[in-house]
Amino acid sequence: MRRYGKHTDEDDVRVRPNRKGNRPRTHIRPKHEDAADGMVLTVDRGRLTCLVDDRVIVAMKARELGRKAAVVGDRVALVGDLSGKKDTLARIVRIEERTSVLRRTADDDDPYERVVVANADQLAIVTALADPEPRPRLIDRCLVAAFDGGLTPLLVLTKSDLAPPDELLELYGALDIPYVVTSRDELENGDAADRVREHLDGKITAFVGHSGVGKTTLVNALVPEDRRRSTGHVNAVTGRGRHTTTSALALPLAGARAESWVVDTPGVRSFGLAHIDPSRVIHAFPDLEPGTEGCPRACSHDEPDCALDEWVAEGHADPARLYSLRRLLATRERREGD
Ligand SMILES: Nc1nc2c(ncn2[C@@H]2O[C@H](COP(=O)(O)OP(=O)(O)O)[C@@H](O)[C@H]2O)c(=O)[nH]1
Ligand SMILES: [Mg+2]
Ligand SMILES: [Zn+2]
Repeated sequence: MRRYGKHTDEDDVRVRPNRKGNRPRTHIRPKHEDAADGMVLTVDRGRLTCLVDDRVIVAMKARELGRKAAVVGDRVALVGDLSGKKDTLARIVRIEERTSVLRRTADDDDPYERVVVANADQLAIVTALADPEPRPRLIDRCLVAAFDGGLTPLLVLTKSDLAPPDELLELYGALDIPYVVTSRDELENGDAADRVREHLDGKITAFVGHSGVGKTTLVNALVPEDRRRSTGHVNAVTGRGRHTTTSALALPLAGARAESWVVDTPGVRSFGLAHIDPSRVIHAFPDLEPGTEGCPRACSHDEPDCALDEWVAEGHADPARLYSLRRLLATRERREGD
């Protein structure tokens, strides 16, 4: 699955060799003790829109950060003109440690996996029940990415006016994932937003899914236009008066008790699963995890000696859970379209 021998992405710490060897060039990083804290809301061709206090500020990455890219959701430190006035440009001098990352896979025209969202707590996996048809493989891959990254998954099944949710809900039933089903009518009368909002309080939620499933429609229903405008999203970034969902976009949720964010993302084809550690995925299955103690070393959990079969046979866990776990682990070896 991994087509490139050595893993490289923009997060690798690159140490430029100098004449004395491989010593990192730490001395060039100034302290910037007076820097302000901000959060990256969107990125557009090297310009990063950041929220600092209540001001929306456009910034560029300082050269000293090297190849490390700041992405939506990143907590950053900024210096320079922080007024947020038109045509000003601040500098991002530091990217704080991330609590989570979501990567998308390498594309044909871009050989690197890239982080799309940092610091999200929850992954809302948006799937249309029809138009476009649901793709369980993509849902599985999103789930693995969520479990691996320590994000809580939420299934959002849209367009129930076009097809019923029963089959999909049955397929994911054993995983016990919270879900919301929405329809065109419920979007219009506000019920869809209300029901999704119940799952968003106090969290940063990234909405992912195939293009056309209704992510932007839902995010717009959650965040009223004046609020989108006040964070500079309507025209400050693209200048076209409309966000085209070519980059992820963080929006503050209105009416939430605790600070909550929703992150709209462009249609992803898949997530990078090259770095997935099966033990982190199993961690999301607390009923099965203790059963792996009897497994052979480096067990794939899908081999004859795997102790999980016995664990389930002894009645410690539901066989459907083991089946689901194995299906998820197997997605790592498959391409999304399979
Ligand atoms: N019938 C129906 N159409 C929907 C629903 N939600 C969104 N759509 C439509 O699906 C299309 C794609 O929506 P969009 O939000 O742009 O999808 P995105 O690519 O995931 O952001 C638009 O024409 C929406 O009006 C729904 O619940 N039912
Ligand atoms: Mg969209
Ligand atoms: Zn095993």
